[in-house]
Amino acid sequence: IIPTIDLKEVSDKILNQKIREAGERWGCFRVINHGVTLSLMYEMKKTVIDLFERPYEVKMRNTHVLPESGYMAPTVNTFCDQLDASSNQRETMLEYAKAIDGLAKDLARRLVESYGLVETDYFSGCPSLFRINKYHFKPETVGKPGVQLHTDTGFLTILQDDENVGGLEVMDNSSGTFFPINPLPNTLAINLGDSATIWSNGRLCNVKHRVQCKEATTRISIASFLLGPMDTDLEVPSAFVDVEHPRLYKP
Ligand code: AKG
Repeated sequence: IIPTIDLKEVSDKILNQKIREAGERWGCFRVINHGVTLSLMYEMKKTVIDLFERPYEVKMRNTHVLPESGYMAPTVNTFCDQLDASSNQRETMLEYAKAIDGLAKDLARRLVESYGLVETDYFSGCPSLFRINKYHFKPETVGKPGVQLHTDTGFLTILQDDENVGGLEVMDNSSGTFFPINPLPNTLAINLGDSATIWSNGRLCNVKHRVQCKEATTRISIASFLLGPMDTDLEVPSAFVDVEHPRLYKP
């Protein structure tokens, strides 16, 4: 149901328009021809699976900064040091981080451009962060939530969801109905977060989503969050505020 957008679409104008429409209607879409190679996605997933196998004490070296959000470290290199990643794994993670960050910023710029704004680098200096998720689904957890319904706080999330195991569901804002985001190998799922809704004065949808356990198996996902600006406030472009669209959020 959610749109699949081909990023190799020849016309920038049409592509940007499609991204904007999907962002306003769903806050969620899949992308194909996204430029992150299949081999890099595969190597990244292999690396993540291996790092999850590290002993508990090793994983605990990684600072737990945000409550309930798993392990988090300041940089990919620090994370790799803490988890005793091999040099190949480090290389994979750095390459993946760079590719995903580039894609996230490209999508953010396209969204900005789609509104005809002159200034297009709102998000070019924003940090990205990873979250790697491993779901230990068991027969007794089938039908139960793996991740509760939530929105992401950043501007945009790039999700490499499990290519075999489903469970991700997004809520259609207008009806409250849930739609499954079924696995589709070699694609990435994009979710817009709270910062996108705030920045666009309510035009873009911060998609509510959750993960349900569908089958008793392991599910792995890699979420990369492009956050809003860190050292300045998120400024709502004046083009988004007029009599028909009063300011929804306090600066
Ligand atoms: C998150 O990490 O915020 C997610 O929503 C994960 C989604 C997934 O595992 O597919």
